[in-house]
Amino acid sequence: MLKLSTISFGLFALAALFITGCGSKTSVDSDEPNTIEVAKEEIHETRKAELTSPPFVPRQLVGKRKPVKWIVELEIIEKVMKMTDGVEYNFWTFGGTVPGSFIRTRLGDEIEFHLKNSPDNKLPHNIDLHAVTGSGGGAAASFTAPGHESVFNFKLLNQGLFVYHCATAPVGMHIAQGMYGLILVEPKEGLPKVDKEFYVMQGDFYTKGKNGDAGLQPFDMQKEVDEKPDYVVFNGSVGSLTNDNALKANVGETVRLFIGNGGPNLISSFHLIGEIFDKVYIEGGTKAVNYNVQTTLIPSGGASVCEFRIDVPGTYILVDHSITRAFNKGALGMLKAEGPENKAIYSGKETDNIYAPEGGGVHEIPGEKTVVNVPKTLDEKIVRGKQIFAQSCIACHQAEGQGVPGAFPPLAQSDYFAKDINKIINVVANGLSGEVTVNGKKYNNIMPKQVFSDEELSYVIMYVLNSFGNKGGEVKPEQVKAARK
Ligand code: HEC
Ligand SMILES: [Cu+2]
Repeated sequence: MLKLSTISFGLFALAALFITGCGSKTSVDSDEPNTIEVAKEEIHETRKAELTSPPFVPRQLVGKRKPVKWIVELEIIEKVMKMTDGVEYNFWTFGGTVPGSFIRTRLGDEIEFHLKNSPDNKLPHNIDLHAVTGSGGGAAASFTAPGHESVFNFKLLNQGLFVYHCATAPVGMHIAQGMYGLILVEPKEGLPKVDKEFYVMQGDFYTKGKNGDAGLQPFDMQKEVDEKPDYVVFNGSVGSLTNDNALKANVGETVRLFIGNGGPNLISSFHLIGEIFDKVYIEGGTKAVNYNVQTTLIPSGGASVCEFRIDVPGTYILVDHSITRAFNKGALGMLKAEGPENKAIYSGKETDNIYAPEGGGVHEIPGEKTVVNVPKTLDEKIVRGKQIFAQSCIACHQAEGQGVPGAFPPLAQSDYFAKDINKIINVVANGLSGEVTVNGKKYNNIMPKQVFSDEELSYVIMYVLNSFGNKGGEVKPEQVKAARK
């Protein structure tokens, strides 16, 4: 205890040094608003701030306007919520959600911040807003015991998208329980108009049990210190942005994502599969804007604003492109876009032919018997199926079909298709998403549609049916064809 408080005092002293060192703002870039001018702007209006839960963003007083004084009332609530199906976690929240409530302001606004610590909570907390110019970003001024309320004031001298978080010792623990959120400081004239805005924040979580271990999982300090999270998620839980919870937009609309990273430790390689960000405000600042970006880096305790136009319909997948975090630890979301197809931009799959080059078509795998291109017997088809399995399925379902707990269901002795061969044909032909139960365990993930011909898919299905202790069986290409939607 003594050691921790000494460290946190040291941090404050260090922060204070920085603030006196570079916070005096005597010279500013001429393109950027002069903060001294901003500080002088008179405020004639006081309003209660509308705060929103993720993935939504407040829409009040958007666009060009005069500065106002906001009354922000934010309550800290400690509560048990879902991490993933069957797994719960004791989250500490700003406003009842992870990330915490979104705060929307403009350069030159003033905030009268009321931080309330619910009487039902067990611990003291505070808030460090990266948008604040002042000691600890408000941390010392806002230190609040359960059943108390702290009030402090600040003026927004810098525009951009900023993280806020709890900074009570042990800081890493408070953040890893979910204590972070975003505050937006728009330019005087407001941000350019877009059709849809969303609020998404990544975070890493450290639990006593492994990923998928059921029950209420306590926080694990050692794993946090080792930076080995069991969960990496968007908006506080696995599946918070998938299927029915997906973000929604329409073809032709422009979308702005306010993306933050609460950490506490990992840096996010944020990517949206199937889209290119037309515009990125790097690190949530205003001057360095990059165009045509595939993946943007979001530091722990940092943010980014990503904008794009939706040109074709489909399900776009949000990921941390450190990809096992997406497919094995939860950092995966969806944006579903509806509207007319545009074949000139994206055709979808047009044809699927057998590829059999002249004189070629002999594939050899060391230790396997040689197979000619068009297999005839069941054995040949199974060997060809094994090649396809190694090419495609193995990455998720693993070499022995054992799957990955919590992420990819087993194909070995799977009760999912044991009684009904049509079920495996259907999944392999069309992909699968949403909740499924396999051998008593729940999965809620996405199996992508497989791009192979009907013949090839029938081979791989036969390989699965005749391997891994499964019961055997035969499938005709026509059955695959009939199952395709
Ligand atoms: C990118 C990862 C991925 C790949 C590649 C993949 N699957 Fe899947 N598969 C999944 C996921 C995830 C599920 C569960 C989907 C859900 O939760 O709704 C699944 C479910 C299944 C199921 C039903 C559940 C079960 O375990 O019996 C079958 C059968 C299946 N996959 C077979 C295959 C075959 C055969 C291939 C290769 C042709 C393949 N998958 C490729 C991820 C994948
Ligand atoms: Cu806290």
